[in-house]
Parts: sequence; C-alpha cells; structure tokens
Amino acid sequence: MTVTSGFLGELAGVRAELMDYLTHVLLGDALAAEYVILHLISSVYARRDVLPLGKFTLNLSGCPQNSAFTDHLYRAVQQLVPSSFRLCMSLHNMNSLRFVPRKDYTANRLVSGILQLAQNTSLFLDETKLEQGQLDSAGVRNITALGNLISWQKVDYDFSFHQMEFPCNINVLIASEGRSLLPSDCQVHLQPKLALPNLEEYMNALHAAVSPSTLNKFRIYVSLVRTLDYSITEDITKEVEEDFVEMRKDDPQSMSAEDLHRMLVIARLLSLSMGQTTLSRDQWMKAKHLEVLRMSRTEQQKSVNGNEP
Ligand SMILES: *[C@@H]1O[C@H](CO)[C@@H](O)[C@H](O)[C@H]1NC(C)=O
Ligand SMILES: *[C@@H]1O[C@H](CO)[C@@H](O)[C@H](O)[C@H]1NC(C)=O
Ligand SMILES: CC(=O)N[C@H]1CO[C@H](CO)[C@@H](O)[C@@H]1O
Repeated sequence: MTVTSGFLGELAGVRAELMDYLTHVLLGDALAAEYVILHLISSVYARRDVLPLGKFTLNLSGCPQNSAFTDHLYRAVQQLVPSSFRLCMSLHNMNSLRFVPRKDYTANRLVSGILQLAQNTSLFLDETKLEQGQLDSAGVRNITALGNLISWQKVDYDFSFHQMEFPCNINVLIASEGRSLLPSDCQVHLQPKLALPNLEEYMNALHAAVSPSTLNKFRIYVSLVRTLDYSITEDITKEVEEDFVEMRKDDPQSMSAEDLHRMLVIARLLSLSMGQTTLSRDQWMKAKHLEVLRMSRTEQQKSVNGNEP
C-alpha cells in the first residue's frame, strides 16, 4: 500500500516522462501521444446490458506506409504492457488466418484462433500493411469477428451448431494509413513534427535512451492507473450537462450525444491518467480542449482528401 501511495506522489512526473517518450516515438506529435496514453490505460470496467464500458479503441491514422514506423510503434507498446499481440492486416492474413476458435468435432478438440487472447492483451492492428485486392468470404467473416471484438469486447467461439460467447478485455490500437475497415472509438490523425532522414537510427537511439528502470516506472504507471476506480459527482455532472447545452446553442450540429459520450470517456481516462479518481472542472476543460485539437485535425484531413483527384 505504501508503495502505491508513494507512487501516486510520483505519478505526475512519470506521466510527463511517458508523454515525452511517446511523443518522440510518434515523431514529435504530442497530441497523438496524449491519446495513446489514454488508450493504454483504458480497460473494460463494467458492462451495461451488452455494451462494454471503459474501452477506448484508438485509430491512429496517417501512419507512414511502406516504412518501419509501425514496427517501432509496436515495439514501444509491447514494452509498456504485460501482454501484446500484433496482427498485420494483409489480405493474405485476413483471408487465410483463423480468427475465431472452432470446435473440431472429429478430433474432439478446440482449434485455436488469433482472437483467443489472454485477458488484458493489447492488440495492435497494422492496417498500413493492407494492399489493394479482394477479401474473400472467409476474410469478410474474419473482419466481422474483429469488428465484434472491438465494438462488443467479445469473441463468439464457433461450435458449428451454436456459438459460445466469450467476453474479453482487449485494448485495440489500429495503425492505419488512410481508410480503415474497422470501427473505433476515436481517431487521431498523426502529424509528424520531424522530418527524419533515418527512421531506423532515430528509433534505435530512442529505445536505447530509455533505461530499464524508467521503462519499469512506465509499466507500473500504466498497470496502476488502469485499476483505479472512478466516479463523477452530481455537481460536475450538472456542469457538464449545462456545458453541453451551451455548446449546442449556436450550432446543434457541432456536438452530438455521441460526441458528449466520447468526451466523457476521454475526461474519465484523462483524470485517471493524472491519478485523479473523480472528474474536476479542470480536467473536463482539458478533455474538451484535446477534443477540439483532435477534431480540427480530422477536418483538415477531410479537406485534404477531398481535394484529391
Ligand atoms: C480511421 O481513420 C481513417 C483516416 O481518417 C478513416 O478513413 C477511417 O474511417 C477511420 N476508421 C474509423 C472507423 O474510425
Ligand atoms: C485485467 O485488468 C483489470 C484492470 O486493470 C484487472 O482488474 C484484472 O485483474 C486483469 N485481469 C487479468 C486476468 O489479468
Ligand atoms: C470467423 C472466422 O474465423 N472466419 C474465417 C477466417 O478465415 C479462415 C481461413 O480462411 C476461415 O477458415 C474462417 O472461417
């Protein structure tokens, strides 16, 4: 207990160091680093009917294609969490790998599938490896299974005559270049701030510069804040509601109920990332600010893509 309370005192400092490290891994993009931290500390903490609460699937779009960038990003994630799995979403993989475990009645055993992952595994989906071509019907079923994992945090094991549903708690990080085949809770478009002559050298130097004891602090930080309980007071709920009405006053289109829901998820994760177990006015404002920055990027991106021939 003393270890934990001692660590809580250090938490802000560790978070700042982790921010700095991830910003470097993300080629100087601090906003993307913020969202990756929120993603890493997310966890399904309850289910309301079938809806899992607490998950935060992140679509990191704008990742350079034909580059080792995603290899290095995965390497960083892998070092921060207890278990992780990387799936390259090539057409070949999606058409030929078995995603969902299936009961083989002849051999009388369960044939394993990719999505049979241990609880709390971080799943890294690399869509930058997606080439032009056709998904066959098995591939489409596989993508559907992946979509179900992301949206409902469950895998339906295939017992031929029936399916058995296995709830899971898997953080999914999608690295995409442009279009994505999968649903997500939030999309942040990467804006590299560095022009890199040599990615390999830069990343190797970066990984080498982080000491094992620093990495260990990062790991403790991520696992610890993931388990914190969170609640929101009536006063702040009221303030958030008033704020929502205010934001929609001038332009109701600018903010949907879904946007509000996402902002509350972000405010929750942001508070937890600071070791705060209840929402403060300050964190609510910060969450709103992050979202404004993120959405303005998405808008920019839309207009860039819209201008393409
Ligand atoms: C992921 O980001 C890309 C790039 O903006 C976008 O085209 C795609 O629809 C996104 N996927 C989802 C469902 O968020
Ligand atoms: C998964 O993570 C949650 C939250 O961090 C934790 O409460 C739970 O014990 C973990 N489960 C396993 C099997 O590690
Ligand atoms: C849900 C599922 O696993 N669907 C298919 C994924 O692809 C393999 C290999 O082609 C098929 O056997 C599965 O039926």
